[in-house]
Order: sequence, then C-alpha cells, then structure tokens
Amino acid sequence: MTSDDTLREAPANPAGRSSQGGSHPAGASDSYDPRAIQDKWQARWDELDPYKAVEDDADGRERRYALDMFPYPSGDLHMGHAEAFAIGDVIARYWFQKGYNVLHPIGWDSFGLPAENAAIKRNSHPAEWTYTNIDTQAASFQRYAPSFDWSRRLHTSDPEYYKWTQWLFLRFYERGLAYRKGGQVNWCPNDQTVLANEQVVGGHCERCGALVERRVLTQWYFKITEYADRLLDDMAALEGKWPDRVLLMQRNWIGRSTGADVDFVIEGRDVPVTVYTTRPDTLYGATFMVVAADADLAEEICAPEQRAAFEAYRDEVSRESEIERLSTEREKTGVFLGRYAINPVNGERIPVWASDYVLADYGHGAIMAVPAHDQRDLDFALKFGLPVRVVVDTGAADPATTGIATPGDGTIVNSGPIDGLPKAEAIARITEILAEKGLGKAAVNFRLRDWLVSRQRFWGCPIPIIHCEACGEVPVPDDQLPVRLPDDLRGADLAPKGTSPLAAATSWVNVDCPKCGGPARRDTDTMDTFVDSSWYYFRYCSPGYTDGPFDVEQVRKWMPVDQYTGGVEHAILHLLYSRFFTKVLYDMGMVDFTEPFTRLLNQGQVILNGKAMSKSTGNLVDLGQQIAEYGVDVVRLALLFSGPPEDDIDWADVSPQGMAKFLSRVHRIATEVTAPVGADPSTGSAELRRVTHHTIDEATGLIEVRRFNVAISRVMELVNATRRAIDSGPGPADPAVREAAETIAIILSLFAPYTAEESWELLGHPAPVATAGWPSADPTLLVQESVTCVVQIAGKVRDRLEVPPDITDTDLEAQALSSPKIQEALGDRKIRKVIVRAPKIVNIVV
Ligand code: ANZ
Ligand code: ZN
Repeated sequence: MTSDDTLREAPANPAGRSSQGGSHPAGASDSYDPRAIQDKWQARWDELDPYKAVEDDADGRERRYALDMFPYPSGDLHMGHAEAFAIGDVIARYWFQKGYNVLHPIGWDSFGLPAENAAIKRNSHPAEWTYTNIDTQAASFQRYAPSFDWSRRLHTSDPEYYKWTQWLFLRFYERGLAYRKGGQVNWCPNDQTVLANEQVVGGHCERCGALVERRVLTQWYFKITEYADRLLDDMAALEGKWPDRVLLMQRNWIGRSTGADVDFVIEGRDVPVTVYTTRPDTLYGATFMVVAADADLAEEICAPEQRAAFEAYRDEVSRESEIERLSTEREKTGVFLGRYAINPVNGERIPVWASDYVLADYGHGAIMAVPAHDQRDLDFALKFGLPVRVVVDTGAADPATTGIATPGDGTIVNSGPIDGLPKAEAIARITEILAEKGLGKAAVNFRLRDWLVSRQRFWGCPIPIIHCEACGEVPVPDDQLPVRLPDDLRGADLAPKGTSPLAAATSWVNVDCPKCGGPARRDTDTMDTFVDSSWYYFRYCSPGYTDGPFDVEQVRKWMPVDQYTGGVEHAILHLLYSRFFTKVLYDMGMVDFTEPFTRLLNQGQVILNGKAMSKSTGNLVDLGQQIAEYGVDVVRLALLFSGPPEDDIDWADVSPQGMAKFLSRVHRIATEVTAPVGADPSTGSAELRRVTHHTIDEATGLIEVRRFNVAISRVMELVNATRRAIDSGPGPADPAVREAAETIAIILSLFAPYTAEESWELLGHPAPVATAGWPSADPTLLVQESVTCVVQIAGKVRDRLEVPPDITDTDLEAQALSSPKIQEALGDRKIRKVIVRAPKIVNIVV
C-alpha cells in the first residue's frame, strides 16, 4: 500500500485558486500536499524542538503536566494509540498555546511477557524484540507528532530505570510493605507464573485466557491493604475530576465493609471462633455456622467421625476458583464438621459446617449463618435441612416457604433486648451489648488483598533480595544496585518451567551474602510489570537523575499530574497501584501530595463495524495505512471530530475524505490572504471579526471541558465564514480575513498540527505555530451588535432598522421617526401615538 496514487491527498485544489502564490515564503506550496507538508515539518520540528519542558526557575511560566499512559512496545502503534495520543496531545498543545511551561513526556513500559515469548520463539533475547519495537513506535510517534519532550524518554527495562524500581522495593521492604508469605495463589498453567487477583478475569488469565489454578507458593507481596482506608477516603478529592465509573470501580475493588466481629464458643475448644458479620442485628437468627472448607480452622475442629468426608470435600474445593465459589447460581455444597458452637447472645447450640461459599481469606474465614436474611445461607439451609428463623419482620412472606431470603430493613423480632428496633438501630445496639459483654466489637473488612508482586519470568525487574542460609532474607545493598538481568540467557533458556528462568543462570544466582559473606542465592523472581509503571511519571520530572528515583525538588514543581489520559482498562490496577505508591512516597517524605493524577480522562475505543478491532478476525484498520492514504492530520482530526473523547469511535462511520477536504480548504485560505502581516483587524469586516471572536470564545470553553469535537465544528464554521468573506465579501485583502486565517491556524494547531504549521508559514509567520499564543476573544465583538427593529404605520410594516440590542425607547422612537422611509410613508398624516417596544417594534398610530 505505498503506491503513489494512494499517497496523493484526496481533493486537489478546486479551480479559482488565488494568484498570490508567488509571494509566499520559499518551500510553502500553493497546493495542499499533506505528505510533503508532513515531511517538511517533521524535519523542521526536529530542529526546533519546541516542546521542551523547562526546569529552570528563571522561566516564570506556570507549569502544567500532561501525561499519556505510556505504551507497551508490542509491534507498531495502532488506531487505539492514535486516538489516545491525539486526545492527550490536544490538551498539551492547548497548554503550550496558553503559555504554560508544559511537561509532556513519553517513554515505554518495556518489561513484560510478550517480549519473552517472542524471544523463546525466535531464539533471541527479549531485549532485541523490545528495543526494535520501541524504535518502530518512536519513529511512528515522530511522524504522528505529539508534542513530546523527547529528551525525557525512558524505558522501564533500562538498568538506569530499574535500578530505582529495585531501590523503591527495598524502601518498601524496610517499611514492612514488601514481604514474603506462603499461601494459595493464582497460577496460570500456560504462562507458568503466578498472577495477582487483579490479573484473573472470570477465573481466567487476563493475558492468555487459560483457566487459572490455585497453588500454594511462597511469594512476594506489597502490603497495599495497609493503605485501604486512605485509598478509599482520598477519592473524595478526585470526585468530578476522574470519571465516575473509575471511582466506582476503585471503591468496589477496595470494598470496604462495616459490621461486627462476634465470638462464638465451640464446644471442646478453648479459644472462641470469631465470625465477621455485616448484620449483627440478625444474631438471634443464626441457626448454624459455616467455616471455609480450605481454612485451617475447618481441618482443626473437624470431629474424627467426619474427617474422611471433610477431606474428600476439601480436595474438591481446592480445585475451584474464587469466582466459582462465590457464584450464587451453583448449588450449595458442604459437610457437617461434627461440632457445635454456642450462640453468645442466647446460648443456643448450633451445628458447624464447612462449605466453599465461605472464603478462607475474607473476614475470619467463618460465618454465622442467618438463612432467613441471607440468600446463600438460605440456599444452604434448604439443601441440608437446617432451621430457618425470621428475626427481622420485613413484611415479606416466610423465607423458609418461598426460598427467598429477606435481607431488607424491618422490625427486629424474636431477639430479646433488640426486639422492636429498626435494622440500623438494632445493629448499633447489639454491637454495644456485645462490646459491653466482651463478646464482640465493631469491625471493618476490605475486599482488597495484598498485591502479589513476584513473577517466575525472566523479562522483568529482578527482586533485589539475597537468600542466605545463615542470615535469611538479605537486601542487596543500595550501592550494588541495579541487580542486572544476566545477559547470557536467551531463546529456550527462557521457556517456562514453573520456576523462574533466572534460576538457571547459576553464575548470576550464586553470590556471597552481603551480610556474612557466606554462600547465598539471589531471589530468582522478577517483579510484576505493574510495579514498573507505578512510578514512571515521577521519573519523567528528572529522567537522568542519579541520586534517587527522582529529584524531589523537580517533582514538587511539576506534580501532581494535571491531566492523565489513557484507557479505561487501567481503571483499577494501574491507577490503584500508582495511588498506593504515591501515598507510600508521601509517608517517606519524598512527595508533598497524596494523589498522583489530578484529572483523568479515559478515551473510548476505536472499533470497526460495531466490533472491537482484532488481528485474528481481520476486523482491523491499520494506522500506518490510514496515514499513508490520508496523512497524519486527517487521521487525528477524524478521530477527534467523531465525538466526545470518552465515546467509542466506529471507524466505519468516520469520513477521512471529509476531513481531507476541510483541511485543503484551510490551506487554501492561507494561500489567498493578501492583507500584510500585522494589518490592523479593527479596520476590517466587523461581520467576519464577530465570527472569529465568537469562535475563539466558544472553542476555548469547549476545549477546557474537553469537547474537542464541537470545538472543531466551530472552526469549520469559521472556515466557511472566511471563505465567504474572500469570495463574496470584502475579499482577501481585508485585515479581518487575515485575522480569521491566523485564528484558524492557531486553533487547528491543536488538532491538525501539520496543516496548521503550513498555513502559519503561508501567512508569513515563523514556525512553530504551536507556541504562537492562544488568541483571546475581544469582548466587545462578542456582544450581539444589532437587532432588527420593525417600524409599522397603522399596522403595516414600513421600515426595518438595525439597532443596538440595548437601545432605549426614546432613542428608538427618535430613530424611527427620522427614517426617510417612514417620513415618506407618513406624508402629512398626523401622528396620534407612537408605541415603542425596544428593541424590536415601533408602532406609529395615525
Ligand atoms: C450474617 C449475615 C446475615 C450476613 C445477613 C449477611 C446478611 P461483605 O458485605 O462482602 O463484607 N461473610 C463473612 N465472612 C465471609 C467469608 N469469609 N466468606 C463469605 N462470606 C462471608 O459481606 C459480609 C457478609 O458476608 C457477612 O455478614 C457474612 O454474612 C458473610 F442477613 O453475617 B453476614
Ligand atoms: Zn548471610
């Protein structure tokens, strides 16, 4: 697809081109040739390098930080990148035009599995695939021309970067926020690695789709749960600035639940068992207890005669995923443990069962079952013939007969001291009673789990810990960082074996213990790549910094990020982890804010014919091909014009041809303007000036609220008005036409930078248009200049007057009566009365 006619721009210039061409600067062409314009300006911009963020305080401009979610280097850029980066670029370019000192960096999230899988397939090193792809993407970016400060480019797989990822790990470790524990983990049998809970979608590996298994393994975790409250509470500051659905997803993921811990004595066991309940008001309705089948407690308290049945059941459960276990659709399963608990408030003896619907790692791994008011408990009770007792009268029919539990509000019954209370009061009262008697207390639980960060794969940041038989876990001393990946492993060496491929690099693994000097081994796991991406935006503030992960002073000046743009697929993981990192850095005294991203924008998806684009189904639009066919500006403009940035874009509905036509009209106007640079617009057409300034005013407001599509349509209207002014109005020599053309170039520089730059040059200005300065609307041109007033004599319209909208009745009457047409129509008839309704009507009664 590189034949020459596909490269030609769509519409050739219509006939009737202006004859001003000869006077234009050398290199600027009269005909609109997007490819030539692109090549020309890409080279010039490389020289001009206009998007550098300035660190020096002598630069007094206010700072702004525009951040795009950095790409993963899988192949070339695609339509999704094109959209996201076009949106982020509008914001950055707007800030450049507004005169801010803008930080708009780019880098690559360059560790990760695909590189490793490619290396295995090609018998090469993951770095080869990774850096080749980065080069390809960087070249495509250069052509796509986002306003990046290229000097800040970083790659998370560079030792200069991951040295600091390791440094941060060690600081987390010192604070007790990085720790190792054994336990059940998610295991992807295909990728041969553990997965974070967040990477398991519907029981399947988020990456390869394989059914995830549970394994017991010792792994590294970050203690994000210690920050659960703050992660939740600090969201208040993001309200209205982050998309609501992202905040909701984060809230649900953190999942704060409030209730009470209640202690139940188990017959024959000294220590009571604590259960967590959100409904302590239903305590009198607890008719049995359920322990998670895979909890140690179940194993411990199981009576001898039930042991065989229990063990068989437990083995069955160990093969189930958490999703399956929590499903309300599945028939309930379980075994009686042969033991009884005593309800602390009424002394009742209730049987203890084991089941899979109770999770071992939530609350205390055991529950009091209240079948009348909890559907899961009711299903279980009905299946195993356990009693159902109503303790909240909700007005609904008896759950035991309907099979429908009644979880709603109502009046407490059959519950001694709390009888007659409504639900909320009963919860408060029974919690007080339990606390007084030392039988329980108010409690909070979170759905959030600690973040499992170790991976048994090669292409990631090595965990900077050494295991010594004598000393145990020993952190690699800071002055020995980075722990570099060994470079002698490649191809088949990297094939998944269930343990990290790093273990095979014996000369790398075997080291002296930094503490005792004895023989020791490096930790062979690498970190989840989400660790790398949790702090890259700090590094951008001082990318070459060698005394720490970032220069604290620079971060203080640039951050928090003013606008973050990226996909909603990162609504939970990346954003939650980044928020967590920021809070830890705050606690370390390294940053003075607790939220990294002040504003967040999630762009929609680019789809085709109503379906997600996909290589395997061939439902695909190739970005490179679109650019080859129409040019960068058309692709950008088409993406931005198709709707609000949050909406999905169906490329089948987009008209690149229409955009190309529009841009050639813009270009043509610039070739036709003959008013000299600096001509005073106030001497030009007031009508066109009003359109120009209305456009400035409205486009500014629309860009502020991210309605780029509407802003573009305002520019289109201005282009039409300018065209009319040239063709059938005051003509190309009118200074107002120049003003309009310059306004078009500047506003358009946000959306179609190449055409804007070429127009700017045609208009006689030096590049770059990107920092020409945002125009401001003249308020006097925004007021509606005149309205039409009808003047009637004896009910017949005799004249129409153009008058100021705020004209007084007296002035209007005088103006109407002095109108020659009215005087003529009046003749010598006598005026009896003049009725004035300023500014619209004057009625003369004769
Ligand atoms: C008695 C009760 C009565 C409950 C009632 C609910 C309704 P959230 O909101 O998710 O925190 N529960 C406690 N620990 C559990 C575990 N490890 N696995 C599964 N379920 C567990 O839910 C808390 C409720 O879920 C608790 O309140 C408990 O059941 C159950 F009418 O206790 B409830
Ligand atoms: Zn040692």
